Amino acid sequence: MAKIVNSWNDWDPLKRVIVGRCDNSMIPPEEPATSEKVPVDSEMRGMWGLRPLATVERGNECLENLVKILEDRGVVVDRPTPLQWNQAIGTPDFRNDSMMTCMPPRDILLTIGNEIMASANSFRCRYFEYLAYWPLMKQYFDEDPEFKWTQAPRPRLTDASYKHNYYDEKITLEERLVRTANKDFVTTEVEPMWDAADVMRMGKDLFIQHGLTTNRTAMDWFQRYYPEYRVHAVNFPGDPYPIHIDATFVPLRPGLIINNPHRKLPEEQRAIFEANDWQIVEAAQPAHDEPPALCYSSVWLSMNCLVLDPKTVIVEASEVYQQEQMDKLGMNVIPCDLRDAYPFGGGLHCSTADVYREGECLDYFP
Ligand code: DAV
Repeated sequence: MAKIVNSWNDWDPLKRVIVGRCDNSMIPPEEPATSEKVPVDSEMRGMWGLRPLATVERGNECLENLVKILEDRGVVVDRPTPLQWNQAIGTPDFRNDSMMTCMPPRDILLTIGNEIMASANSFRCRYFEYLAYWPLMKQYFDEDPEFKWTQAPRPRLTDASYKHNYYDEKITLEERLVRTANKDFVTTEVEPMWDAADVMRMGKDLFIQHGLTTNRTAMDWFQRYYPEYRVHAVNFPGDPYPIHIDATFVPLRPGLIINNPHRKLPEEQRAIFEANDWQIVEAAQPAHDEPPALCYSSVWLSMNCLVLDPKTVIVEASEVYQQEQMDKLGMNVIPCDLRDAYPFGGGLHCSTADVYREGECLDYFP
């Protein structure tokens, strides 16, 4: 029996990874937590249903580009088993007219050491998404005697989990920024809710973004679940839609982080990095003015890269400024055509979930 699952950060040499699939993807119906990023003037507003087949096929083609790059470099790639995401779902506490997709895996699976934990997402449409990964989890469980297969406490997602009418159509960008600055987000604190992509793993330290998809109660839960780690809540006041840390604050190797220039880490939260001689560099401008059609994410997916080892990084092929910057920062850059997968939930980091990286749990902030 072999060791299959091991990963403590986002930069150690990558040996095995999960890459998502776009099959059967839905634009989900509105619900209390999920109208946050649909632009008011977009044709997506009020529309839900299966995504057009041609876009699904093109998205899958992009993911295949990534799989090929990884396999050519000897990385083992695992894929989820998509469900029919258009099924209505229900629990004793809520009903929803459909699910969403199994993209991106980074939101659902959190790998810390020999444990992979399925998250406690706040979107009702994502409540059963973990099922797409259960065949892989069972395989790891059978093959790796040390693998810890875990499910975080399932949130109930009753109406009490959300502030209602939070996404008033009339709310301006300025008002959104005031809310972010005031840490006023759509979820309440009745239970821990978190997306795995809000958690940045750095050995002994977990930096977790407090935002639209992860609440304060989740931070407390993490600290109690992992008493031997230090849990840091981080905020990025310039972000009108704070969802996931991986287009905002992205480590490239020990000692080097790129930070979205519109979403700067506040002075007091920078102290721990500065005290340990970490460099925080402003990320390069995105190459695009707009995200692709039917995309929930911002143009800052430009910085959502996949680090293969502390000298090698995969960057989206059209993101020439980000590539150039990474090159200057001493990284070997591998371009990957992935942009048409963005509408399914994100870029290169989002589209993957760590299974195995060489290395161990280190203390980078002693
Ligand atoms: O900038 O829209 C996207 C992150 C997706 N995991 C953004 C954040």
